[in-house]
Amino acid sequence: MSIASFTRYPLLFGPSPVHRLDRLTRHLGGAAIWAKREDCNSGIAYGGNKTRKLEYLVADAVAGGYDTLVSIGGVQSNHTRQVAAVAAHAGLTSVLVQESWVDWPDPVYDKVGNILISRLAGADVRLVRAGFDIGFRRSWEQALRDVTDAGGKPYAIPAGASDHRLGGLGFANWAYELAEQERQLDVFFDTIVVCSVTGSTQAGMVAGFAALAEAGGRPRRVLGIDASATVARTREQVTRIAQRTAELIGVRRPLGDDDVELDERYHGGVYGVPDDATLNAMRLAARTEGMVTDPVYEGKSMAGLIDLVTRGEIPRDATVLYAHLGGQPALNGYSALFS
Ligand code: 5PA
Repeated sequence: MSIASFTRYPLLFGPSPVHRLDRLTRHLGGAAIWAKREDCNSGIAYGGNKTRKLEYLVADAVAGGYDTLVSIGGVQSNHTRQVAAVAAHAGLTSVLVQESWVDWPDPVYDKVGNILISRLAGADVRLVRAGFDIGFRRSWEQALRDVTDAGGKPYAIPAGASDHRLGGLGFANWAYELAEQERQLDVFFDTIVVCSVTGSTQAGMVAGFAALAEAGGRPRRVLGIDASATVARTREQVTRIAQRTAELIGVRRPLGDDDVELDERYHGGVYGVPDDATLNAMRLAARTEGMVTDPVYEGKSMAGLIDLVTRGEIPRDATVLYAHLGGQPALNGYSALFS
């Protein structure tokens, strides 16, 4: 099997844009920094990394005659917003379990941003009191049973569309897409910086680049920046999904722990709450490039990128690609930090 043997349900505009971040590069005075933009990869409710993963899961759901996508996340989950909008786009319905993963006091936290868009797109949104956890959840299993009891056919999508047989394919394909863009732009990214929580974004990249390397491609570093603050679980999940995805797309070499690099210095101590480094990174990206990042995910991976380039842990002669995975709608729930 190769990546090309899996069906995609088209949800993206096409290849996501790749461009230089010249002013940020000059400001930091180290490695050359570029971005690849999943935050503007689709016209469906602002897109994002999940929209890319869902191309494979929705194709599977449609082929299997499922009528309801059932998924889970925090109150301001980007993932569930993308499930809601993609379901609408594909003529399906959705049930979303929204747990209280983040203890954040903003009075409109459960009303604006992602959850607003999910409601707008017609999702059955269920608020559940339960803390952060990337694993399978009782509330989600209950939602699946509810759909069946009501005569529907639920398609189960775990948190972040990650711990699912097809969860790594979207970003394995991203690796192929990037290799083609590199040929067109005549550039090679030796270092990729990517935010990790439920793991299949980084895992898919690792599997995709492993496949490309076996076909003669140059090796490169995929540097995960943990934003879960439950690092051992995220590392285990990235590794497991990378292995599963690599097998699925025909990588001959078994992947192991050494294939997964996850930096645990930038999560700020707790999922969903930014620390000063996160906020400073968000300001710097916005003020040098007009590039908007969020306080939960991309602000943290941006903080990692900035620190690693500044310290020279990413060397001056590196060419770095910042994988921007989306997430801006959640900003509306964090207005107090910027007033
Ligand atoms: C998310 C995830 P993975 O979960 O694939 O590791 O991706 C991390 C990530 N950036 C990075 C953004 C903007 C993200 O939304 N979001 C989750 C969500 O519920 O939205 C799955 C946690």
